[in-house]
Parts: sequence; C-alpha cells; structure tokens
Amino acid sequence: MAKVPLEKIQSIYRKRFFDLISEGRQAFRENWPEHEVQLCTLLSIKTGGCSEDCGYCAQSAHHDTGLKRELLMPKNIVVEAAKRAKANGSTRFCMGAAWKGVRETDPKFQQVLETVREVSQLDLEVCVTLGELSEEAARQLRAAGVTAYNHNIDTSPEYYDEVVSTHTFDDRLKTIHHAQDAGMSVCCGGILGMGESEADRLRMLQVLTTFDPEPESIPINLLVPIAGTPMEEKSKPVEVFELVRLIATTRILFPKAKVRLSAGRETLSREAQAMCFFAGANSIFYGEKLLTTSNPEAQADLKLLEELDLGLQQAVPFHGEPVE
Ligand code: SAM
Ligand code: DTB
Ligand code: SF4
Repeated sequence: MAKVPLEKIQSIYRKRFFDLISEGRQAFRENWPEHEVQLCTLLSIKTGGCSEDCGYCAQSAHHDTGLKRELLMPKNIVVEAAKRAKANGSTRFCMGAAWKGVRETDPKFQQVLETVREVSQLDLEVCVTLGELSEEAARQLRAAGVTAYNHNIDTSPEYYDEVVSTHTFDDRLKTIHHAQDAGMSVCCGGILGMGESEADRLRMLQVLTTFDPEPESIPINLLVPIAGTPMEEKSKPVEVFELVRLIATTRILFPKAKVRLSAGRETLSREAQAMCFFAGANSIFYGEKLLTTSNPEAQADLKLLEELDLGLQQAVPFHGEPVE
C-alpha cells in the first residue's frame, strides 16, 4: 500500500477511545469472521553470544545479562519441540537464533536448512528469525520450507539509533526485502516501552505501511526489561490503554494481518488481554517460554481464550511459490 501519512495514523490513534476500539473490532470482524486466535510456539535454537548490541536484548554479547550461551540445537531436538507444539495446538512454529545474520556457506546455516526441511513436513506455519539475510540465503530458506521470516523494525527510524548501533534501520529493511523477494511472508513489528514517544510508535506503523506486500503478521512486544541491558534503564511501563490504542490502530491499518500480542503478556491482566483481543489482536506466543524469558502458562492462556469464546486458528495454507 502507499505510505500512509503520519497525520492520518495520528488521527486514527487519537480517536475517542471507544470509537477507536470499535473500529478495530469492526475491521477484525470483517476480515477474520471466525474470531479465532492463532497460537504460535517459539524456540530459541541458538541462544546468546550475539555480536549485535540491541539495547533490549538478553542475548547480546555486548551486555552482561548472565545468560547462558547455547550452541545451535541439533535437528532432532528442534523437530521434537515442533511436534509437541503442534500437539499442543500451535499452528506456527518460530525458530530464533541469536546471530547477526547468516552466511550461505556456513555449515550452521546448512544445519538450519536441514532442520527446516523436517519441520516443514509437520503442516505448521514455519517461521524463522535468524538476523540479516542475503538474497541467496532467503531463497534457500524459502526452498527449504520456511513460510515466514520474522525481522522486526522494533521502533521508528528516528529512534532506532538509540536502541542499536551495530546495524542500521536500513539494514533491517534490506533483509525484509530479501525475504519478500524470495517469496516468504514477513512478520515485522516492534517493541513498546523503550522510552520512545507516541510519534515513534506511530512512525513505526507508518514504515510498515510502505511494505509491499504488507506484513503478514505484526508482533507487538512490550519491553521485558532485562537486567544488564541499556534499555532496562530507559524502560517505561506501557499504559494499558496506549497498548490497546496501538493494537486497534494496527488492526485498522492492516485489517488482514495477524496482530500478535507478543512479549510482555505476563505483565497484562486477563482483562487487559481481553481488551487487546477486542481491539484486534488475534495471535499470541503460547507456551511457558519465549526465547529467554517467561510467558504465561499454557493452561491459563487456553482458559482465558475459552472464557472469551475465542477459538483456535487453524494453520493457513501458504500459497507462495519458492522463487528460483
Ligand atoms: N536475532 C534476530 C533478530 O534480531 O531479528 C532474532 C531474535 S530477536 C530476539 C527477535 C525480536 O524479539 C526482536 O526484534 C525484538 O522485537 C524482540 N525482543 C527481544 N528481546 C526483547 C525484550 N527484552 N523485550 C521485548 N521484546 C524483545
Ligand atoms: C517477536 O517479535 N517477539 C518474539 C519473536 N518475535 C521472535 C521474541 C520475544 C523475545 C522476548 C525476550 C526473550 O525471551 O528473550
Ligand atoms: Fe538480540 Fe537479535 Fe539483536 Fe542479536 S540481533 S542482539 S539476537 S535482537
């Protein structure tokens, strides 16, 4: 879609609260008639020791967070985890690696491709988040069976330098283009609560409106403050109604996207989460662990969704063709 003017996004975000969430609801109902929520399971397949200095991240080697580093997980362990995720109701399995990026010739990348080939036989949406990608690496991932690539822009272009210094906002966009050109859908969103302004949050959404095609999913993370990271000091708890406004605005701008209520859900009450679902969120990370931090208990999530009469989304078949 054409870049949406910031004033337009601001005028949506600043509507009267109940008008805004009603519009978010309307956009949701028109595009997601089954009222379902997608459960996604995350697995950190390579943990810690990352060369990048993302100011929020437990896994950066630049911050002393006390995290135990772990080597790339063997294929069979990952495949077992994916099977369990599916048996527990997840329809998307997302594998994350704490890497600056991948090189096609690296045997570790070859191992990831092997793993993806097996996971993709399980009839799950297969998402990976491995950092920077060349065009060729993106093609290989798609050919191996990856359906979606997660690469967040995290905040506005203007605030990005406050958060990371080892790569640029444009580097992130380049990888996103490579993923799209290879025929993968893109999962791209950001983090709230890193000391950014309201305008930064809305400019982040504005950048997403320039993507072609639009992001297939948009994770909205609340900063999980990690001791030892620079963002722990800048961290500001996000007002729940600001979060709900942002979700409704995202739903209105991207009616067909999965809007994923992501990290930080443990800080939200059940009522706050219900309001996020009302406003248009339709996906969560499910299971007791995100990458390195904790997540609500699976049983508690299932109970909440049941009490809210929200069904579980089936996997959406992926029709994109690998690009040769
Ligand atoms: N290395 C890859 C990358 O940078 O894209 C993938 C892993 S990275 C951990 C994936 C995303 O998780 C980040 O872009 C960020 O949005 C989110 N994230 C990481 N740490 C977080 C934290 N402490 N609180 C909230 N979100 C976080
Ligand atoms: C995303 O936007 N959030 C997920 C997923 N994409 C990879 C990761 C959240 C990580 C939260 C912090 C941690 O567990 O280390
Ligand atoms: Fe963390 Fe990814 Fe940044 Fe590495 S590139 S520090 S894993 S967010």
